[in-house]
Amino acid sequence: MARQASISRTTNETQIEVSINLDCAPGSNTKQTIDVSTGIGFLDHMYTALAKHSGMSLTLKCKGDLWIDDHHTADKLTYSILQDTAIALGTVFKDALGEVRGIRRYGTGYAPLDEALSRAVIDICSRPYCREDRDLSTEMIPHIFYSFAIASGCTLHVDVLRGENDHHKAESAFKALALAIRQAIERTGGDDIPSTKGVL
Ligand SMILES: [Mn+2]
Repeated sequence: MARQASISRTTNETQIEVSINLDCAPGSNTKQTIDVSTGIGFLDHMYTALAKHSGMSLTLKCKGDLWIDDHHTADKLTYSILQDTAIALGTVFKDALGEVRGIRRYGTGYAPLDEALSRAVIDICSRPYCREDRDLSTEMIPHIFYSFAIASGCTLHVDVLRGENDHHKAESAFKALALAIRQAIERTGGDDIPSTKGVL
């Protein structure tokens, strides 16, 4: 059964539509399609990399309401888009997974990009927690990981192990997360709940 979900999320600041299908890795029956448009080019680039390397199809559309009031600056709008898209993505990811059963649960990813190297470790466990590296290019990026972790109910650790260029550091972190997710959501072929507690 396909693991897919959609969500529309409207706040006073953003209107977001997200659809994902977790089973679109190369070699699967479903062609992978990625269409991301948040209004922030760099963010589109990061989400596209995340989807591509985690093997999911992703459609993510976001419109921000800059007109909503005079005090709503471009900076605040950017922040809202970062946070709201990450929450929407985490929510739809959790919905698509459904009951945590028959998957690997834990995933680890290392991704280099030239001189930068990042590591991400994920535990799909319904215990939201995020420990992220403060050395990431801007404080915006850790906030995306945090929002995703809380909304998806995952424990997430993301560290940039080395790097100079901010773009490379951020992109390697997103790619590391993608590889971790891909491993963690992989089906085992069984129907087991991967927990000694018997529930996740
Ligand atoms: Mn790039």
